[in-house]
Amino acid sequence: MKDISTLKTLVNQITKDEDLKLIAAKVLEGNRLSEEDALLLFEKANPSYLGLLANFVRTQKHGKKTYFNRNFHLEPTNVCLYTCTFCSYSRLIKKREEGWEYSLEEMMEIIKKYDDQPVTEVHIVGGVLPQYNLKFYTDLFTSIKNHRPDLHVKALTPVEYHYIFKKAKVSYAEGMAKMKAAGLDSMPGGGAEIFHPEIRDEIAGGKCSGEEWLAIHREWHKLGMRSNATMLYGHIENYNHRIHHLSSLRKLQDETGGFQTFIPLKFRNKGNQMSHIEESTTIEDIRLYAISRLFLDNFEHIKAYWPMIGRQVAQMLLAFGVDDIDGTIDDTTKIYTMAGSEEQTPAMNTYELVQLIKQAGMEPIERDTLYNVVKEYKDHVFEEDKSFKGYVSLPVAN
Ligand code: V47
Ligand code: SF4
Repeated sequence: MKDISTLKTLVNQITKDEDLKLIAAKVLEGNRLSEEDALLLFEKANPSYLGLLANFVRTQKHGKKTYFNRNFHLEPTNVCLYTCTFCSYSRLIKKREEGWEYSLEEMMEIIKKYDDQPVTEVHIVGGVLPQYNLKFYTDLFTSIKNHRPDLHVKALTPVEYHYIFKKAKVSYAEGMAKMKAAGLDSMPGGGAEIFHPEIRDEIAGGKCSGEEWLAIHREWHKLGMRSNATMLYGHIENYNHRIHHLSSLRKLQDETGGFQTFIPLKFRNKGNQMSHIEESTTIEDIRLYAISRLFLDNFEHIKAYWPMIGRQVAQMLLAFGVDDIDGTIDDTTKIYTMAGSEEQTPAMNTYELVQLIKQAGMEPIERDTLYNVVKEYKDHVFEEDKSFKGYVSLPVAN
């Protein structure tokens, strides 16, 4: 890595703006950025400036290490009683005939299909329905754990938890403790959308509020458990809404330290009630990822979820603060392109994923959910398992 005075010289060549020079000095000296700094970055910073700084932070934290995992997705239902305007997934109103609602037995059949595969995680995500109550989910988690104890259960979001705890009349603390006892290992980052009520009420009205989302993660972290966080950006929110969201996450992380990864999710406009809204440009995407890396100084990881952002943009983002690109994918049957993500075939086997990371000059590392190293691919030669396919699908619910 270049030394700090060299980087300061480079910054001075890239920008003549005094605000941006001061912000760069803060980053290079390891000082926290304020919300005002974040706004200036959103308003004024260009990608080369942001790339330089975000890559500095990324390199300090992880060097060239770039993580991925092998997981698969279990979707209990694609029907949902909520009607988020950005959702292309729920079959409540449109295409009801394409809806499915699996029983516990059917879900266990899906789990068993992966018995002989080297997956480390099942990511459970879907819609919200009354029959999927607290007992249903505790039974499901326990059944999975009884069947395959080493499979990490990363499941549901505060959207479901808020709904089922309210119906069962238990507090968030009690409810999350029950989930842990049943076998839940971690919580994915979904359902966050944009916390600010000005936007949330417009796009995700009816489901848990931003405060409630944060409160459920807080209780989960208090149990010593880990979770992820997301932000759905690029629709009707403005920079201040984004900063409010990022700042809320940073505050909770200061309090609990329980978040592992932040995953920006670019709004995709196909097949939903917000199709009239233009998608953000790649430049805006790059800027958002880099600013997230700079602002969220207490988050270890920034993930680009490649099935949504596209594999080429994901590859490029490795130079803009991203150190994780989620998983390998095999299950091509369902919902990947529903919201218009650019992947034609959203399958990338381990060989392709490793190549993608190496081509960006980075070092691929297969991890488990908690970022323990499963395998380093830096010097790995792919003779034996070139044809191996990994597993993931694209969860766009919650
Ligand atoms: O909460 C829904 C988003 C999220 C659209 O934690 C959309 O490891 C873009 O959270 N355009 C669910 N995004 C997915 C999610 C996730 C994915 C991968 C990994 C992890 C993790 C979490 O998908 C929803 C919502 O914000 N989403 N519709 C759309 N049209
Ligand atoms: Fe339901 Fe989630 Fe879709 Fe909203 S985003 S309608 S909560 S499945």
